[in-house]
Amino acid sequence: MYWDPAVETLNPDRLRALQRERLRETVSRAGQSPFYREHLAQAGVSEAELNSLDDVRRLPFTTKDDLRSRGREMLTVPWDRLVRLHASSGTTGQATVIYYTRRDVEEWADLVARCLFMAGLRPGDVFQNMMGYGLFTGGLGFHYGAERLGALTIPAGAGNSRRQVQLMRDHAATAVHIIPSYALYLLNTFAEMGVDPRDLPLRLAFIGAEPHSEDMRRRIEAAWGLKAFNSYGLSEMNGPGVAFECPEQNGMHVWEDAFLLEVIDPASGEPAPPGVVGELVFTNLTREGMPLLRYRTRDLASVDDAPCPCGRFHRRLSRIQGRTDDMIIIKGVNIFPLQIDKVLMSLPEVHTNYLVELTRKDFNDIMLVKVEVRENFFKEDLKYLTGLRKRLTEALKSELLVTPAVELVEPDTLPTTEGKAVRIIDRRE
Ligand code: DLL
Repeated sequence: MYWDPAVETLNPDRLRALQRERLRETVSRAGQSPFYREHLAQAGVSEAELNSLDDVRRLPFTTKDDLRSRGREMLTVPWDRLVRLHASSGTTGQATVIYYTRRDVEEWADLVARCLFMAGLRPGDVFQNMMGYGLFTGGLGFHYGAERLGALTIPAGAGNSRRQVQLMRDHAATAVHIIPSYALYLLNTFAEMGVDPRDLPLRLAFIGAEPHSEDMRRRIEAAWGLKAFNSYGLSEMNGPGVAFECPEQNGMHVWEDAFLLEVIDPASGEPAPPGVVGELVFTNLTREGMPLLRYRTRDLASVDDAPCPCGRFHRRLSRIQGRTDDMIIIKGVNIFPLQIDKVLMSLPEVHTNYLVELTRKDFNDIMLVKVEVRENFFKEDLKYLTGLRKRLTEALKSELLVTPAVELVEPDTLPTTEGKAVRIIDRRE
C-alpha cells in the first residue's frame, strides 16, 4: 500500500516534530550560502531561535527574482559536488536554474517513486513518459522515479504524436505521464490512426505541470479509459513529486517530510487558514545543494488538514486555482484561466482546445474566447451554431461575471504546443 510506510503514515505530531528538526538543519545549512548568510543576518534570526514551526515566519521570503539574480549564491556545497541542473524557462524573463547534488537527485527520485506507487504503479507496469526530457523537470524527474520504483520505463519524450500512439500500442503501455492539454490533443491522433485508447491496456495516467479543471480530468479518464492522477511540482522544489493524489483523489498530499508548506495571503504575507485559497510557500527540508527558504511559488491553492481515508497524514492541497501572476483583470474583474477551463470542459459540444485573446479598444478591455467545436456539432446549420454561441457566452458570463465575445472554430484549428498549453494571449498595451 505504501512506498515508505514509516514516513507516509507518521502521525501529525511526529510529522511536525520531524519538520521542526529538519527546519533547523535546513536553516543552518542554508546559512552557509552567501545569499542566506546575508538574508538571515538582516532578519536577525538563526536556527537556534526556531523553537516551533510557526517561527518559520521570522525567516525572510525567497522570490523568483532572488533566484534569477542570485541563484548561484544559494549553493551550500562546493561546485564539484553538483551533478545536475534544471532550468525553468518561465513565460517571462530569464530562466531560473536549480542545481542538484547526487543525494538531491536520489531523494527526488525516491519522492517521485512514492507518488507513483501511491497512485498504483508497480513493477511490471509499462510506463510511457511523454514529457519533455531536458531542462524541464517533467521528463527526467518522472523517469528516475519510475525506474526507482521498478516500472519498465519508455522514455518517449514530448511530441511526435503518431509515434506516441505507436509506442503505447507496440509495448502495451499500462501507464502514461502526460500534460493534460496534450492528453486531449492526442485523442485526435488516436482517431486518425483508428486506435481507441480504451482498447489498450492503459490503466493509469499522471497529469500535471499545468492548470486543469476537474471536468478536464474526467474527460481524459473517460476518453482514455483509465484513472488520471493530478501531480504538482515546480523546478524550484526539485520538479514533480511535491504533491500528488492518492486513490481517494480528494486533493494532493504534500510530502511534508521533505517540504514545509505555508499558505499565505499574497498581499499581506500573513497565514491563510485551512480551506482558504492563498499563495503556496515552500521551504525545502531535505535538500542538500540548494535549500530554499520560504520560496514564494505564486501558485494559489488551499490546504485541507482533515485526515484522509488512505491513512497518510501529509496534508492535502486543492487543485491549483491559478497563479498570482496569471490572473487576468478584465474591466476590473479578476479572472483565473481555470474558471474558463471549467466552463468549457463541462460542455459536450466543446472539442479539445480553446484560446483567449485580450485586446483593448478605446480604453475598453475586450475578451475574445475562441472555442473549438466538435465535428458533428460544427456541421449543424447556422441557427444551431448561433444558439450554441449564445449558450457558451451565457455559461462563461455566469462564471466570470463579464461577458466575453465567443467565436466558434473548427476542431483542431487552434495552435497547440508540445509542452504546457498557452491559453491566454494578452495583446493589451
Ligand atoms: O511543471 C514540474 C512538473 C512536471 C509538475 C511534471 C508536474 C508534472 P515548472 O516548469 O517549474 O515545473 O512549472 C511549475 O507549473 O508553479 C504551477 O504553476 C504549474 N503546475 C505544476 N503542476 C501543476 C498542477 C513543473 N498539477 C509550475 N496543476 C507551478 C496546476 C501546475 N498547475
